[in-house]
Amino acid sequence: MNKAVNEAYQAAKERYAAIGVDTDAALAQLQEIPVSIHCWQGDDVGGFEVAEPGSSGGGIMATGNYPGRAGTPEELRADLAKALSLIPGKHRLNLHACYLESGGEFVDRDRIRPEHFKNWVEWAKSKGMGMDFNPTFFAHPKADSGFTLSSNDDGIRNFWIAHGKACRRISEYIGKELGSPCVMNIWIPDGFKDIPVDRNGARARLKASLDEMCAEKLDPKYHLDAVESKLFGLGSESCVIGSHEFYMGYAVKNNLLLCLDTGHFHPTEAVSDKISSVLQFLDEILLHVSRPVRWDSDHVVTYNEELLAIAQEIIRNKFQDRVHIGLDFFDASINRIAAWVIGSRNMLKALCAALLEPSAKLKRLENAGNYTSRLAILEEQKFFPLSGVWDYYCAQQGVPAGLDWLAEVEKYEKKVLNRRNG
Ligand code: RNT
Ligand code: ZN
Repeated sequence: MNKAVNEAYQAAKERYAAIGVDTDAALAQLQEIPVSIHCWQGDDVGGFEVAEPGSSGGGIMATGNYPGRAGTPEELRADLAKALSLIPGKHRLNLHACYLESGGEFVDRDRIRPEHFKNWVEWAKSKGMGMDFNPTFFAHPKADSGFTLSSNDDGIRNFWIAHGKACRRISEYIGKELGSPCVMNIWIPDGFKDIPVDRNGARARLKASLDEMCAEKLDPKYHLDAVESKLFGLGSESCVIGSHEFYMGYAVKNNLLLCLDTGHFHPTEAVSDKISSVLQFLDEILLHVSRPVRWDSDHVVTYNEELLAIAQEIIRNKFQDRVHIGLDFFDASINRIAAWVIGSRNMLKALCAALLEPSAKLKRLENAGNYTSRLAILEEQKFFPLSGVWDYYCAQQGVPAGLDWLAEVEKYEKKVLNRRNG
């Protein structure tokens, strides 16, 4: 271990000990929290389907044209491996169904099978990682109408139900292979651009589709269903069928996971405040940690107040086993590997900061009505030497401390990314 890093840690350790925090214990806990890293930051939500469906994005869009985008599964895995080598701890891979490998053959989404994901599973195994999964209900000609599971066209609706069923079997296969439950998150783009007259009809169809899609009981040891709501989207500005109330109700009634995406609410709403509300009624939830800039813009996660508040809610309430942390952003205007590294490290830094809080003491003060001391400690703590602990953690985990990771990314960009076409 680098001498300066170690010395800074010892100094930080003393500072935290003075407010009753054991930094070694905090780091031991941090090491146990996996973050599910989304494959789609690596190629702008492109995927590897043969015969590009040639349709619109379907409600989401990556912007930017930074060079070096991964164009093959091998490239994407190499890029992910590079990013993982710069992120401390053991994490998970979050894969979308459109990242299948079908050996050059066109396989439509209703016919995908576990074997199409074998390479990903073997790769995850080799890295000792768990995996999560997502059906892809967008970027497909059968999603061009703007409706999938809530479509009033039975052919289209049944196609997407079949896709969902196929994905649940793939998710179960992944969970079995990796010995860790695979969280399968259902997000659909369905909604109306302009004011509808029959919202209810679409929502009733969505409910019926989900019931049919999820009818087969799968072992929660291998597979967990999650549902993700949204407030509005591109092309669904006036009404989103899978709204918050819709999925909150659906998840509670069917005991599924609710997925809270930090970009899917009104700008003044905070997901951090929702966690302890929904967990009164649900066993587990999934987070899609993103950064909305004025709207659901999916910017790279920065170390901001809301990120810290989310981490604090998880740690203060010991919700580590009930909250699955996933990332969901895609920025094509900067180096994509750096985007992964920055966003993931920020999530972990926030968890690290939350673990370094004297939360039992703060709760005691609050319960006793001593809001003065609560505020004083919370504010002083903001200037505590978090970086001394974080750098030490990085070194301990064998990844670069401080900004040292950036030079690694720049080297990789020159050697690998800049040699790619397109
Ligand atoms: C879209 C949702 C969804 C997607 C991913 C790619 O608004 O946030 O989670 O970003 O499935
Ligand atoms: Zn999301």
